[in-house]
Amino acid sequence: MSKVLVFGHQNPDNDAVMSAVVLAQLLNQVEFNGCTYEARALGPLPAESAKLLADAGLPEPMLLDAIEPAAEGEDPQQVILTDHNEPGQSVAGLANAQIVGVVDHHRFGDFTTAAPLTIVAMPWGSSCTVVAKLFEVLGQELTDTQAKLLLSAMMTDTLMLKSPTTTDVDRATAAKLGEQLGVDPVKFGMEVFLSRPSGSFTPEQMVGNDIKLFEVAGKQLLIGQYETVDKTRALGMIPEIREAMRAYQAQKGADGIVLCITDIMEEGSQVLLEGDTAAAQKGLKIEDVADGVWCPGVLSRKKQVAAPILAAN
Ligand SMILES: [Mn+2]
Repeated sequence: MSKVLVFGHQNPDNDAVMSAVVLAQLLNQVEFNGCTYEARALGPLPAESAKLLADAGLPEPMLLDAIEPAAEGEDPQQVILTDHNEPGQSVAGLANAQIVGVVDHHRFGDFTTAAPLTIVAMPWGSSCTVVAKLFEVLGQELTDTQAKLLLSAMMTDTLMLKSPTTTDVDRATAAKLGEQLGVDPVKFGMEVFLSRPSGSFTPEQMVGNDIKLFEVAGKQLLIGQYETVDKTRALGMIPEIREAMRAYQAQKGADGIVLCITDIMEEGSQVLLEGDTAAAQKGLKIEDVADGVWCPGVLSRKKQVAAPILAAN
């Protein structure tokens, strides 16, 4: 029986982790295609994911560094990507793998495969919303643990359903899972969010914690997001954060880097730019100001930061 690895993007967030963990459980439950499925993570787990899994008595997914080329006569490693599809955001050596499935809620960019595959992509607020729908499609009931893990990621990914990426499907699914668990989804999500040790984030963590690489107009642009309930502390360390941005950009060999310090209470983001960010300035209609630019209402990197930058260039 072949083993399929299921994993989310690099610098995993709670949605990347939970979509992989719960999707692997679902596919094992229904013995999908007669394979076995194992969740992996492409980096250290965010604090809230580690806590949720520990509370549920589940092991953390093992780290996956790279996919090696198949030995002669062997088939390539089969993989399912969750919460991403772009090779630049995926595992090193992805080209050595056979992608048999994608479960995602992002744009498709630079994505090709050698063989037919199963793709389930919906423009919903989280990949975990899509996974919840797959339980329905495959005729499976969610256990309370599965409901809790999925709901946690739906809430962190949509910033408590406030992000403009939130759809009616997310609201309805969150209400349904909340009902099963006997919790108010937003209150539950806030508890999950506050289990992050945000008060102790270093500038390096603020930059590298949740960052994705995009190719824009032939340039490599990193776009990071640091979510907090109080941006004051981060705004007091702008020079250190900028230094960490330059270091991260140099380490990744990117041309430019954008960091959104997103305050979920004040519902907006302070946007800092380093390096060659002409494309970002054009897309966001902002300039590279020392203290960054406050962008009210900007909560979604995907919809309000990456998409306008990609569209304008
Ligand atoms: Mn997501």
